[in-house]
Amino acid sequence: MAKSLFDLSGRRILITGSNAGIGLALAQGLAEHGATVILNGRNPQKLRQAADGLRARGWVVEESRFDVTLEEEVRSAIAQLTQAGPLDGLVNNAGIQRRVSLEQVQLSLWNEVLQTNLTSAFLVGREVAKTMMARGQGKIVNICSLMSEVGRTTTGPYTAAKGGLKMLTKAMCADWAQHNIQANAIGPGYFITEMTQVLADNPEFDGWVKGRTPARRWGRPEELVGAAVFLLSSASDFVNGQLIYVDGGMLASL
Ligand code: GCO
Repeated sequence: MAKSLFDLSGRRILITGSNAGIGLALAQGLAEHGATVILNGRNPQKLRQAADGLRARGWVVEESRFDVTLEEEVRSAIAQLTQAGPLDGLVNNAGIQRRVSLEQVQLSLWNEVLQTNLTSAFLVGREVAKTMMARGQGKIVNICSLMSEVGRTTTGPYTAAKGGLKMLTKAMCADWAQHNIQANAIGPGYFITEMTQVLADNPEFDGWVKGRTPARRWGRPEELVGAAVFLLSSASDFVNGQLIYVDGGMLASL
């Protein structure tokens, strides 16, 4: 019987910023579809707790503690990971949100957001792509946002970073497609995670999301897994530089 196009068995996939939130939900979903997932974070205790939670479900889980914004830590971590075996996929998920109106944004805050949400994808993507080029294959998925397309008050640095991440995805395609590397992106709409809990707890904002989203609800993190499985599997071998919005229709409708 033909192997499913969406089967991730035997694929080893690194997900940055995956000891909680969307990153952990994606790691769980990819493991459910057969992948060996590598969790990443800066906090070793949180990382071990997240990894043990997935291992308890019977999945193969590795841990890789490194700061995605530090070039040398990234270089060393990817070298160490690829000594243990090839990386078949990378999900650049690490990201932070700092809600401040632009005229009040300090340069230090701007740099923190841009380094974590955009530069990290370049640093990790560059090191992983070198190993994928040597193998002549690989999958990269960048986690963008609604803010890759539109702004919202007080989210300037995040919006600039996520817009840049959409274009970095296209740049990765331009340089690496010839090496049989597919670089694509997923743009989540409003999902309830640690990052957005404060918004969901605000009845006015909660009502706005439900009214502005054609599906009339927030997304569930596990609803991002389908797009990730597609973009990390053989089913997307001729898809490159694309961004799939998983947003309940928010960007498609006024
Ligand atoms: C906000 C939120 C959004 C979501 C998500 C939407 O302040 O509006 O943080 O940015 O996090 O990125 O795609």
